[in-house]
Amino acid sequence: MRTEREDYTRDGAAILRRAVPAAAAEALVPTARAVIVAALDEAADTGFPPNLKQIWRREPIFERLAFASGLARLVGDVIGSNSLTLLIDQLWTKAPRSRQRTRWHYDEAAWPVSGEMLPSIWIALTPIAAENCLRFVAGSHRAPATEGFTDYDEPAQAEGARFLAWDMAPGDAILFHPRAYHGCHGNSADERRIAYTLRCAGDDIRYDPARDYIDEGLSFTGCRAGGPLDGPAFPKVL
Ligand SMILES: O=C(O)CCC(=O)C(=O)O
Repeated sequence: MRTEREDYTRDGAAILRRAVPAAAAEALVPTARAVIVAALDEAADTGFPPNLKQIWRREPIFERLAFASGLARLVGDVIGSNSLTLLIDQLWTKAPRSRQRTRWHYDEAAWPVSGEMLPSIWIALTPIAAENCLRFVAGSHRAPATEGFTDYDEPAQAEGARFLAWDMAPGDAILFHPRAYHGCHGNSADERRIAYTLRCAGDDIRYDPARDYIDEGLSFTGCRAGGPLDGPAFPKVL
């Protein structure tokens, strides 16, 4: 635990081996696949990318992972928070041999909040080789927020950056800071890559409606400026 806490504090991202038992992670895959297939069908109809958020609200096996698996306690311990509120979850998938990259970004830009304790935990549901893993720029969480996102695939930006990525087994997870830059290549594997992210707000997070943010469809109705995220949209997981 001490190592994970040190890694998270220093680098803004830490690998948590077996955060979820492998069998429990693998048990999520059939439901994840069904959700993905349905979303891809729907996306083909509408012309929009698939919406793979708020899975826990419709799939009990994901709800149990968020609320009753010990994962929230683990996240709270690493970041040093006594409470955690679930902000949003998200399934991520890349088709076999996909060249679709995930552009470099950090997540805080999507939320009107202040505070540091809003980590995401990205959980491998399938085996993921380091070359297909979410990559991080070590220490980027300590840099001031930027206007627009830096593209670390540009050689000039990559110079001097230390990149982090890991070979992951199902159930391994990466815990990362809301300002940690992350991105991903495509998927060179012959199998579909599936990962699941939970994003949780800890003790120091406050609603800050004055902040500019990228709207990803979350409703902050009922939250009080300067107060914690609470209300039915934001259930407690710890
Ligand atoms: O899995 C991916 O490709 C992207 C994941 C991501 O950006 C996130 O969980 O914040």
